[in-house]
Amino acid sequence: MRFDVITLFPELFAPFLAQGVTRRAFDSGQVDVRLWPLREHAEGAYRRVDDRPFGGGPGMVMLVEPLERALSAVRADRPADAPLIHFSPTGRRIDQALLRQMAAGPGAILLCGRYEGIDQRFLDRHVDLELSLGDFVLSGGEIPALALLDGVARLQPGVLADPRSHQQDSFEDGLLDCPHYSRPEVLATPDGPLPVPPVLLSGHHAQIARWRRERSLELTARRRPDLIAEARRAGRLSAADERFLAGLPPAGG
Ligand code: 9D3
Repeated sequence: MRFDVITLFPELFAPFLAQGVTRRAFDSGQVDVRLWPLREHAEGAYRRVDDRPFGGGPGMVMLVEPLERALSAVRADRPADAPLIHFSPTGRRIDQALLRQMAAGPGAILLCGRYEGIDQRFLDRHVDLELSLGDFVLSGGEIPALALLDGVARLQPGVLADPRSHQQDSFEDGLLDCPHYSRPEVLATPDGPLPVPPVLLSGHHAQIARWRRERSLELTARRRPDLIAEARRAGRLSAADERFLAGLPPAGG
């Protein structure tokens, strides 16, 4: 698949594409990322890409014309199968279901805004989907674009050494992940020894699976009761899960 990224800050991308488990997906072209510096499509001695908002107010607005030239250059260079995604605080929140959908598709053109935003006439004419990272304020769309690329790259076949990692992911089965432990079996601390939960050393695989499931249920019920309700609605909770949940202290307590 191919992602074309239109951005004023192409240099932000290189380090992320060259590190970690996702590097192979990017290096091999399994996830082909091409960067399109918006400044190269600006005109005049000052290479303007922004100007003051009509109607007044703080901040600057990204100009339509450089964006249209950049988008035309991308469209001329790739198959006509790709949606234009604009990262915006007013977009729909990115979730794992969307990443799975993107990971199975042809890719997309990713538009990263800066300043207060982009002239609405460009957005109305060209954007297919607006995506947000959540209800907090960033200074631009580059980090959300990198978040999408990272999440999509790790879903590619062969990127994670053990494909069971996908199933274990928080949100893949609709519950938060259980806690994890490794060596030493007993950690010495100033407050006394901290052992690993004994069941994990027992070798009883069914008991270990049940313990992990219960930790997931407990954590999800406390922190994300909305996800418990959704799992129940989707029929993803067993009778044993429901018995365990019924024995937990009530939410908020
Ligand atoms: C004064 C109103 N601001 C909206 C809260 C304007 C504004 C702030 C920050 C407009 C754009 C931005 C830059 N943010 C993004 O481009 C962005 C973003 C974000 O800030 N939070 C979460 N997801 C995203 S996706 C793109």
